[in-house]
Amino acid sequence: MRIDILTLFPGMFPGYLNESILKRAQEAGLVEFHLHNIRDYATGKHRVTDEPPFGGGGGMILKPGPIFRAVEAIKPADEACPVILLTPQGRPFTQTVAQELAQQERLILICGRYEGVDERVRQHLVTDEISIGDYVLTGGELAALVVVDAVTRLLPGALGAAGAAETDSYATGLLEGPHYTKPADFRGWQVPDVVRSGHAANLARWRREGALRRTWERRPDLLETAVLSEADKRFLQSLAEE
Ligand code: 6GU
Repeated sequence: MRIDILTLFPGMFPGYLNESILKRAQEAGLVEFHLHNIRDYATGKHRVTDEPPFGGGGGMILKPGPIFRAVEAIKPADEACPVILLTPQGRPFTQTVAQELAQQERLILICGRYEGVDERVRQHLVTDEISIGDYVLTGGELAALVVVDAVTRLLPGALGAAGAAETDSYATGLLEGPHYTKPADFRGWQVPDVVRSGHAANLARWRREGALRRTWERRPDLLETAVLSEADKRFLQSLAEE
């Protein structure tokens, strides 16, 4: 997959992209990141990228020209890849959206700024608009990194442990339950016996019930769409009766 990121602040990205799993995914040839400074596509001596809104109202608006020229410079006119604007007005980003984007050969991400972009960018250039949540960031850069991270880890081979992405919270429709590692005794607090027993069936049931309990306690809304077995439903019934 190739991901192009258009931003006024390309310097914000390398620190995150070039560590850990995103670094390994690049080294393995699973993904390429290309950063583009929108200012490089601005014209005139001062390479102006934003202007006050027509009609007044405060704040600055990103001009359409530099953004159109940047996209046109990096994408052939006949290539139909998603051109995504990161904006608080976009559709909510979820694991389902990450899975959808992970199917693409190429993504172009445009980092907006909170005051906004000229409406003609929305109307005639972008194919999708995404928000990462109901709060306001100073710009779309962190949102672009969130999207890049969630999408890259879904690419086949990106995660060390095979299948790790399949048991994620949200991929299963449930939150994950408790996990433990060494030591078995930490300051007198013990790892549960079932975890150390090596009894695979008991452990699988314990994990499933841990996920169900955590979801029931913290995100009961997720239980309405999760795929549940009869045993799961009986367990949830027993929680309700506790
Ligand atoms: Cl995509 N951009 C900005 N500026 N703020 C946000 C956001 C995006 N998603 C949530 N808040």
